[in-house]
Amino acid sequence: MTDIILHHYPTSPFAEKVRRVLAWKKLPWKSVIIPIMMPKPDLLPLTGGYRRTPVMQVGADVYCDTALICAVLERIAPSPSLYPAPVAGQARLLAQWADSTLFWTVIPHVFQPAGVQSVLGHLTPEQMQAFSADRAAMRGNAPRMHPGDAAAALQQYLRWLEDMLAHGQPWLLGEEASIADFSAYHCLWFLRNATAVAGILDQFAGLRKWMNSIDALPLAAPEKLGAEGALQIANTSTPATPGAAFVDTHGIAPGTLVTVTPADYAQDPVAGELVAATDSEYAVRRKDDRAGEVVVHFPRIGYQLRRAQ
Ligand SMILES: N[C@@H](CCC(=O)N[C@@H](CS)C(=O)NCC(=O)O)C(=O)O
Repeated sequence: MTDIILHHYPTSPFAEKVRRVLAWKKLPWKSVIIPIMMPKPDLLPLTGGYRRTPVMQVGADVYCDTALICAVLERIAPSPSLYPAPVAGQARLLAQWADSTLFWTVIPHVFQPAGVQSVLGHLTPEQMQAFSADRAAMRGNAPRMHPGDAAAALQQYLRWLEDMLAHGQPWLLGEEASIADFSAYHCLWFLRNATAVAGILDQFAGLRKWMNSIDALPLAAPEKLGAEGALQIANTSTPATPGAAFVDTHGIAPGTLVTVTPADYAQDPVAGELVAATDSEYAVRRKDDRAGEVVVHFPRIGYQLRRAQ
């Protein structure tokens, strides 16, 4: 199998989700550290414009969004499963809730003044300003939560999660871990890292114990790779041939020039030739001077497919 390359940065919660899944599946991987804000001059040649973190690369195939990245890791290493059969549906739904509602409740709680200092204290005032401007532009018109509303909601969400663990089960959905655990974990990991505002976790002993069991997964140190090396791997690799049947929900035929754009935030379109549309995934082929011919993959849920103008 071609190497798994993760483009990420250490403080990214969504990247932590994938790092933990890699540890849990005992998969070796290579690490490319990307900037925490735009510009990302060595990442965009691979993705064609998608700027969110993390991105996974396997040869000349580039996978955007952790929902898809986790599904691909499951294909590579089916056991232990992220979607154990009896709870697969619940696991996906709970993961989707955690990656959106829970995450966007943790963010305003963490980014109140005391929290900002604990997560971004290492930045200079200029970098901090640039970071705020970057994230404001990235969020666009997405609704923002008042920190007071966020703290109140978070208190309840933590209680709901703790209740799921209250009957002696080790994982949120029972005896087996699932994608739901990793999606909830990365949000609470980010919260816990914001030490000045993480006290909200203190009263939830069950959640802290559950977090400890994910913390305890041995994180094998990844091999470090430079951005240039990753681009070269893309350039000298051939994208995998899409196998699954084409599912047309838009009246757009394979081979059409399209754009795929996140529906929620960081709405940067990626343009290319539509080479796959399965029930759960889109893939577009594009060419770049540095990356060569690459295929960029997205989950269907949360992304908009349009004919290129
Ligand atoms: N739905 C996306 C969300 C990813 C996301 O929002 N990541 C954050 C970092 S944790 C991000 O991209 N921030 C802006 C950046 O890194 O440039 C996923 O599951 O991958």
